Amino acid sequence: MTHLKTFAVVTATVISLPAYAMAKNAQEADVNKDGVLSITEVQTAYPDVTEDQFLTLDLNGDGLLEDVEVKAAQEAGLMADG
Ligand SMILES: [Ca+2]
Ligand SMILES: [Ca+2]
Repeated sequence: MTHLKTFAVVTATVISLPAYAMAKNAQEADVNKDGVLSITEVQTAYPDVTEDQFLTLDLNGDGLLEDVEVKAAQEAGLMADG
């Protein structure tokens, strides 16, 4: 049950972050406005991001990039604004 507890903590951390933390360009990349970026949305806005990179950026492995993951990507220089 240890990993379930860890998952709950990670989930709570993600949910507690404000939705507006996602950078402006990343919000524009969110075509369907569900607050997360699919690989299609990422590659449409940032064609240089490969599938391998996307999988690396998807820290919680849910197949979508939420704002914290987008921020990490931008800090790594993969989805730079502007
Ligand atoms: Ca989306
Ligand atoms: Ca994710």
